[in-house]
Amino acid sequence: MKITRLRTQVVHLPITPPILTAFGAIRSADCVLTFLDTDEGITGEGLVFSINNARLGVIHEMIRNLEDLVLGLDPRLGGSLNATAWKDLNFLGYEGVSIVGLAAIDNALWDLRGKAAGLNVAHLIGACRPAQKTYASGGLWLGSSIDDLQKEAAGFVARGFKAMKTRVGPTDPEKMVERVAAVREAIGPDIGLMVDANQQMSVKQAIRIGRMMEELNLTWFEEPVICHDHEGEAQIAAALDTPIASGETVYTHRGIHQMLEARSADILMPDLQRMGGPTEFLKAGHLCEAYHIPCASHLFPEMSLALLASLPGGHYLEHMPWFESIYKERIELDANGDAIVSDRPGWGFSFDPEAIKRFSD
Ligand code: SMN
Ligand code: MG
Repeated sequence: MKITRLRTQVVHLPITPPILTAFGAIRSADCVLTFLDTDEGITGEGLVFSINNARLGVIHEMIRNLEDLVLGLDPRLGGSLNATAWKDLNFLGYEGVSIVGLAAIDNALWDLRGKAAGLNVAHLIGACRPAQKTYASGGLWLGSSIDDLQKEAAGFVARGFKAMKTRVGPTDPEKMVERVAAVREAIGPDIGLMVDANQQMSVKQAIRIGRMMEELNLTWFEEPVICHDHEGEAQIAAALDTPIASGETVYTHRGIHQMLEARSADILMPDLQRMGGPTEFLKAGHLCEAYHIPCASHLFPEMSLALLASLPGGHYLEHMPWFESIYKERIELDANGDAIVSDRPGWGFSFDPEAIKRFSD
């Protein structure tokens, strides 16, 4: 089997109403869908995205520009892509748009490998479990009143979720903690609760607020400080009993390795797009295991599910509904609230041609 063509399609997925995070409003998730066609009629699919359509054209062009790296490639030799790409991207660098471009292609390539083998990617690798712990992440934003937060949280529990994430951001510490406490009150002690600060605190603020939240028994406190400050993250992780989670903003397994070396977090959560695709994501996951650190995922639940389920130290899948409307299938939860690994080949989630038409330019 040989790859004969790389195709792309831009889709704009509205987020309504817009959501408020500590780093601003989010109105849309704009994606470049990437397709790798083969001479045997099988097509691999993957996506990368940008928030609010920012610089999507650059990402799109980067992906198209990398087509020559995969033309003629036998998907069974898909493992060779990274070595080729590493040489090719040396001049541009191993962060930012070059890695996002690689991710788009590697995402589609793994789907293709699974489809060619007739196996879900999790089963192609060798899954560690039939379903993966997951948390609801598409809600509990900064714009919600306390009343709305409590209603939304109860709604997630009613849908079967056993964990959820809320955001904190720029108010005084007492108000911040009051909002998190209100969510805890609404869901009771047995549901997992994560808090994401989206990098907006100082080390001192994070330790102070983290101490105020200790009694809320959080599953984790995410990205308290600016993503480059691994030393600061390590200080916070050492000062608090609550686990610190971080890692969504670094690139490739090397970024994750630096964080592990710096002991910057108790839980790492690589982002499939910033890793550069599944090949690098899996390396990051195995590195985490070597350092006895659980590996969660950031965004991209329809693809990350198979990867986390194949990692011995696979931790929580972030269930973010932003991309749902472009897929034919939905992630399903079992009775424990875990995301079920699909038996369908490839990612097990395929793009819906009708939805593509609806959300295209
Ligand atoms: C997040 C990431 C990207 C956009 C919005 C929110 C957040 C998360 O950091 O972890 O979901
Ligand atoms: Mg986050």
